[in-house]
Amino acid sequence: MVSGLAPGGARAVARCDALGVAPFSDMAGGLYRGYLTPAYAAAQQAVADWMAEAGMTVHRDAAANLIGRYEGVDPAAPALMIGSHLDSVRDGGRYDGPLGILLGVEAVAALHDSGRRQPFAIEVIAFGDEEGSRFPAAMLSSRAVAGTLKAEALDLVDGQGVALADAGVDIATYLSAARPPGTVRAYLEAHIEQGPLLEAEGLAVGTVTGIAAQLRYQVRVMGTAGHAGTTSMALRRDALPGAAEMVLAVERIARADASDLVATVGRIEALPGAVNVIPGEVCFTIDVRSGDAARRDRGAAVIVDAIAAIAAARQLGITTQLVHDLPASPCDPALMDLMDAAITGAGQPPRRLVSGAGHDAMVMAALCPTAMLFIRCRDGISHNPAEHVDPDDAEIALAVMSGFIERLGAQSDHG
Ligand code: HGY
Ligand code: MN
Ligand code: MN
Repeated sequence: MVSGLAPGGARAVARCDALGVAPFSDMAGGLYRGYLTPAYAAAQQAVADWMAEAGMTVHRDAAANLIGRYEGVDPAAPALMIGSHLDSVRDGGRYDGPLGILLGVEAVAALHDSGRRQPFAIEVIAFGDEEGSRFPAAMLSSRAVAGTLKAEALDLVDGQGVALADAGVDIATYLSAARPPGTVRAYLEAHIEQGPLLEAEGLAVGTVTGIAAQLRYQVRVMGTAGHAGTTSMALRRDALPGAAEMVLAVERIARADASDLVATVGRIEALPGAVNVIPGEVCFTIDVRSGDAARRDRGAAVIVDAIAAIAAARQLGITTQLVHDLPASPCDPALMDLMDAAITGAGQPPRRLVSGAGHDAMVMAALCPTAMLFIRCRDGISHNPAEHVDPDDAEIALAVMSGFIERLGAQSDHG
């Protein structure tokens, strides 16, 4: 698949395109690749073949992450880990995740093709669950690697009623994917910016300074189902108008906060979902973020209080369950300097920017210093089939990544 292409950033883009269609997608006419689905397994196999072609030994860890390892001169030296995620959102773009993995494969292929090795091993990791698009949690498999996942967090069931335990991993050994502290020197993730800044400033790449803090809630609003034709408006406890008022409150509160606070209702479902039945229950999600954890928490508290007040005023029941809590994650200052130097070395002006999007890097920060490289994407669009990255920008990103690796290697040589 995608054979005959010259190694480089453009090949990484072409391989992302190849992974964007069947059998590497679980949805017809678009891209959805859920953790541990058939499409995920097929994509893992394709990436494993490309890793082996680049001179890596390949294995899957206990959290079903795919890991390619390219040995260094000193087998005992802590490895440089380069990665991103192989899963996608529903009807997503082709580059959010896979591009960071496949640029890592290209960087190793370049070393392999030139017969060179760094003082340390390089591990390219394809995380399996960053988006949380199948199970009601996110960053499961990178939290397993970072050693921050608790056993009770594995008690998950997807929307079709399939438990994680029955989805192709061994729950009993899942947490053994944790890497012992000190075995990973640094984690490097290249990722499309998923925002408009680089494009607006005419830049191909940028150094990420940190990743915004995020909270995710599952909200359940309970009313009384009833006959749409015989129940008078005065007697209704309709869960859907109540939920609609709550959704507007989420937007109003985030808009009114003159900061970087953002809040999103991404999924909503009215039950039983029949045209002639007054919805007795509505389930929806809330995603709240800010670069500052205290600002995030204040915004979330106002939102939770506001939706509770709306429920009370409408005599509706409500449960608001926090299902995901990730603190803000600063990137490592020394690695940011190295990234800036690699960007300059690639003939590009250095530019630092924060990430509003979450990434596995924010989880890996618990294990080792992290660095992120952002790559321009057209119109800043992501989580959308229109997501697009220019192969020339991917070539620049690869040159930066290789320059980063060389500089890190040179530091090791000098002790
Ligand atoms: O939600 C996020 O920010 C990431 O795309 N998972
Ligand atoms: Mn991503
Ligand atoms: Mn994403």
